[in-house]
Amino acid sequence: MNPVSLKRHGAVSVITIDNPPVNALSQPVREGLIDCFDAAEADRASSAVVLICAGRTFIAGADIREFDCPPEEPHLPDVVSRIEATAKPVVAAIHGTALGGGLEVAMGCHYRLADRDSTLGLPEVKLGLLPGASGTQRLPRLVGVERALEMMLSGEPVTADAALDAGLIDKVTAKDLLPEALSYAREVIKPGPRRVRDLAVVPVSDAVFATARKRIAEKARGLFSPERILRAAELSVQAGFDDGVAAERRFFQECRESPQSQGLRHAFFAERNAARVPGIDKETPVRKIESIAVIGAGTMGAGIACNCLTAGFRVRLLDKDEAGLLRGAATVRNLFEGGVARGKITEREMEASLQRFQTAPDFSDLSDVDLVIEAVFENMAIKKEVFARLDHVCRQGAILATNTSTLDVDEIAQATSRPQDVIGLHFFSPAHVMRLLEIVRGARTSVDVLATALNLARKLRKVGVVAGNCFGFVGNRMLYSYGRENQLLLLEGAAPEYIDRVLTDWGMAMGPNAVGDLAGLDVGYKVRQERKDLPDDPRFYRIADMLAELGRFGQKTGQGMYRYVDGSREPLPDPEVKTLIRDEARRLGVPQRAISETEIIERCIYALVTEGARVLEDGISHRASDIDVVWVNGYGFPRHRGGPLNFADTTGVKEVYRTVRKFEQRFGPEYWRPPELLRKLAEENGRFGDIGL
Ligand code: T1G
Repeated sequence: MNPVSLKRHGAVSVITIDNPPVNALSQPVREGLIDCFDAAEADRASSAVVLICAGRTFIAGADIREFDCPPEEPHLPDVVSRIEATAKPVVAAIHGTALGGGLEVAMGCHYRLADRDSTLGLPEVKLGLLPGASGTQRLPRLVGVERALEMMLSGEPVTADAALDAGLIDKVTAKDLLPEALSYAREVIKPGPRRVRDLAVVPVSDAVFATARKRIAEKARGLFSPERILRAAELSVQAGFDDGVAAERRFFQECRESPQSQGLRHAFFAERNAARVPGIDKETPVRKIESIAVIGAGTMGAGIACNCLTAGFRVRLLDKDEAGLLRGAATVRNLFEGGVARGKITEREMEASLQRFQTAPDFSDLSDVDLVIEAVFENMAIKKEVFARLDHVCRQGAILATNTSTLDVDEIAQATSRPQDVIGLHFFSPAHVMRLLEIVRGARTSVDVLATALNLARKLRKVGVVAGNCFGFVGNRMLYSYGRENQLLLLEGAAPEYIDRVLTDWGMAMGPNAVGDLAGLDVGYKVRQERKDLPDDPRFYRIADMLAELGRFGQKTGQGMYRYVDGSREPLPDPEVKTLIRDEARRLGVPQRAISETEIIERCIYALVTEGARVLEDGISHRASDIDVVWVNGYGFPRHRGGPLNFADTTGVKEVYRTVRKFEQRFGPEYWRPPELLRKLAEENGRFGDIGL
C-alpha cells in the first residue's frame, strides 16, 4: 500500500503520510511525497497544499534503519527542495512529534501549524549525525543562529508554544488539526509561498561559535558530529544557502559512516528490542499496579520512592527505624525540591506527587498494596526475614520485588509461599535518575509478573532489561571481571588516576577507581565477604579489601582509593595509597612495570566482553544487545560505542579472541580462558549482534 496519499478538499490538496509506527521517511514515503506534490502542483482546481500525517505522530525523522544500507533515491534533501519549490502555498500540519527529517520537511513547507501538545526538534546528534536534509541551513534562518545551535547540539525537542515564540512555527492550535489546517491553507492562498531558503540569517559574532566550541569540548568530548553541526551552522552565516546545504551533505556522509553513529544507532534499537521478551506479547495479562510500598528508607529506597511518585503511583515508605524513616521522607522531599530548583518539574507537580506519599512505620500497613519493592541492606538473612513478613501481610496477587544488586532471587523467593509472585527489580543509583532497570526473572517468577514489571519500567520511564538469576545478574556479574582487571593492574604498577584517565578518555563516564569510591568500598567488600565462590587468588580485589579494612570507604569517609578534601567530590591521588599498593605488590611478589594505555583498555574492556559472552552462554540474557543496554544505561559505558558486545563486533570478534588468547597465555586460564561462544564466533567470523532473538 502506498504510504502517501493525496485528496483534494475544495481548493486545498491534502497530502497524508501513513507509515506506522512513526511515519519515518522511508524510501517509499519519499517517493510518494514527490509523486503527490507533482500531482497537487498539476491540479488546476487546487490553490494550496496541506501536508499531514495519520497515526500518533507527524514525521519522526528519516528511517534510521536505512542508514545501514546504501542510500536510495529520491534523497531527502531533494524531497524537501521539491516541496519548497511548489508554486502553491504548502502548510505543514504537525501533531505528536516533528523530529529530524520530519522537522526539515516541515521547514521545507511554507507555513507550519502545530497541535498544542506536539514537540519539535533535531535529535540527530543523539545518533551521531547532523540534520542532513538542509536543517542546519533552515533552522538558523527561522530561529536565529544561537537558538538553532542550542537545539541541534542538545538534540532536545521544544514544545509547540516554545517553537511559536522562537519563530519556528506560525500557529498553534488545540482544535481538530485537519480543519484548522484547511482554513489556514485557504488563508495563505493570497500571500502565496514563503520560502525559508530565501530568509536571511541574522549574523552573530564569532564569540557565539567560540562558546559553542568550548561547550562541545567540555560536554561532547571526543564526539564526531557536534563539531560538524557547528561548522554547518557557521556556513549558514558565511555562505549562501546552496553552498551550506552542499557542505552539510558532505558532513552528513562522514557522520553516517562513522563508528560513533553506528554505535549510537545500535543503542537506539537495542533499547527498543530489550522490551521484546520471549513468551510475552500484547496478549499477556498484566497485574494492576496503583499503590507501591518501598521497604528501606535509605538512599536507594528514597530514590525509588521518588521515581514511583513521579510516575503517578501512590507510595508508602517503610523502615523499621523511626529516625531512618523520617530521614528517608526528608530525602524524598529534597529530591523533589531539587527537581523544582533545576526546572525539571513544577512546584505543582511536586506537591501532587507528595500528596500520594506516606510513611508506614509497620508492615501491617502494607496489606493492600499492589507491589512491594524491598531495598534493605544487601544481606541474605535480612532480606529473607523481610520477605517472610511480606508473605504474611501482603494480599494475594501482590507482587513482591527485591532491589538486590547481587543476591540469589530464588533463595529470597523461597522465604515466601508464593515464589511465582517474586521478582528482582534492580534500580541503579541515583534511582530517580538512572535509566536502567534490571528485571531479574526468578526460576518460579510467573509470566504475568514479568510482563507487569516490563510495563512498570515503561511507566517509570526506565529501560527495562530482563536478566536471569545468577550472582550479579548481567551488570554486576560483568563488573566483577572489569573490576578484577583494574585491581590487578594497580598491583602491577598502574596508578589509579592513570587507569581512570585512560578509560575516561576512551569514553567511560567514570574510571573504575572513582566509581568504587562513589559507590563506597565497604559495599563491595561486604558483598565479597558473603561470597563463597571467589577465586583462590591472594591478589583478587586485594587493594580494595585493604582500603575497606582501613575504613577508607571512599567519598563518604573522605578517603578511599583517592582522598577528598572538605567534602569535595574531586578525587585527588593519595601518596599513602601508592605506598600501600607498592608494598602489597612486593609482599605478594607481583613485579611492577610500565603499562600501556592499550593494555589497560584491552584488559578491562575485553574482561567485559568475555564475561558478557558467558552471560549469553548461560542464558542469563536473551540477546547480546540487552547486555549492551545494561552497560550503556547502568555503568557509564560510552553510548557511542554501542555497548561492550557491539564494541567487540566493530573491533572484530576474531581480533578480540586473538588478544584474549594472548592474555590466557600470559595471565592464565582462570581469568582469561576464552568462552566457547567467543571461540566459535571468531572461527566462524560471527558477530555477537546476531546472537539471540
Ligand atoms: N526510524 C525508524 N524507526 C523508528 C524511528 C525512525 N526515525 N523512530 C522510531 N522508530 C521505531 C522504533 O524503533 C519502534 O519500533 C517504534 O518506531 C516506536 O518507537 C536526514 C538524519 C518518535 C519520540 O531520532 O525518538 O531524521 O520497536 O518505541 O517511545 O536529518 O521513537 O516498535 O519495532 O521509540 O513513543 C531523527 C527517533 C532520525 C527520532 C517515539 N529522528 N525516534 O517514541 O516509541 S535521523 C529521531 C524517537 C534524521 C535527517 C536525519 C521515538 C519517538 P519497534 P518508540 P516512543
